[in-house]
Amino acid sequence: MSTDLGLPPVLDPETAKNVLLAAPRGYCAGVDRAVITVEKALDLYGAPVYVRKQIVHNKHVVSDLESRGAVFVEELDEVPAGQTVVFSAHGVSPAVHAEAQERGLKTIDATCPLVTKVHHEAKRFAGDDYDILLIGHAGHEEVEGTAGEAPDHIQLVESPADVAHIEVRDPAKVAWLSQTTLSVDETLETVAAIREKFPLLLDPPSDDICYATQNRQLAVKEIAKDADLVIVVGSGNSSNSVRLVEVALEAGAKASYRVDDASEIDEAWLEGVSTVSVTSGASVPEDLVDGVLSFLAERGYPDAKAVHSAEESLIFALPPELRRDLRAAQRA
Ligand code: 10G
Ligand code: SF4
Repeated sequence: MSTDLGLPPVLDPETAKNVLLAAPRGYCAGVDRAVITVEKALDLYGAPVYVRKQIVHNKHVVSDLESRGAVFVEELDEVPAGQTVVFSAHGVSPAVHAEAQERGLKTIDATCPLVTKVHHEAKRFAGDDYDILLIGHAGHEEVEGTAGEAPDHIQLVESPADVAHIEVRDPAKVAWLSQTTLSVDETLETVAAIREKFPLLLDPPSDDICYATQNRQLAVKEIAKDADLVIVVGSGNSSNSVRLVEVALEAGAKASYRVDDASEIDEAWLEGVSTVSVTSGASVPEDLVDGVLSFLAERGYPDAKAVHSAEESLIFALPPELRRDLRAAQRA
């Protein structure tokens, strides 16, 4: 569907219609690992396999896995004793691990290793008795999991406006961490506001906003600046997908909308539109993007030109508890 020349796109003044496709887009390494984890667990143990919360925030991924026998639950008390439960890619607090152990559940932890890294940072700063300012969105599962590592030391900061109300025990012992899927630019603003109030603020040892989030925001900026319309494929509860719409508008797109799939595109969005740019969040299967490109092709838009902003090659090993059972099954 896309003509991938690896070069900046040359827009065709003759046709007056163009489609630009962001690269990278779609699945990150953590999502790929989490989805394969549920698929392999279903193959190995048979249905049902329980999953606490949506494995990733995409309604098509969830319904596809449901059709294969996965059962998504909100909390562990919905999982029958003795059953297997997978923890989602967004991570869980130590209290959830403890509850699973108490209930005798077999667990497979599909938390992305880059989220686990932030949990380790939280534990380390709390161990050194720092007040930790966690930049993120209230109620998001990742934030609940990370905050649960050190609830007495962590307070949530959602935006620069929150900074005025922050109170800490010792202004010389304050550190910040963040959710992995935030807007890079907004987070820098929030950190600057915090640092103005607490000049001795300690940074995390490395970026908490992960490579995939950063790359997808970089890529959407590239395709947004000349676009009349940017379509972002992703679900409404997908934080990183929602951020892509905001970043596209800030980068100069005349309009930008998020859709779960092509069926949600409003034909009126295309009126008078010359350049349509397309991207997708980190939890979005590529066939949904293909559906959007087909929708556009049926309305006279040509094949998409890919715009490359970064290369990605990261792959994570499956959770060790699953690898162990897969090896045992191979030997049997
Ligand atoms: O963007 P959020 O955090 O809402 O999640 P997602 O499932 O849509 O995308 C993958 C990102 C994670 C698993 C969070 S680390
Ligand atoms: Fe991991 Fe980043 Fe993907 Fe989250 S968005 S699952 S931190 S790679």
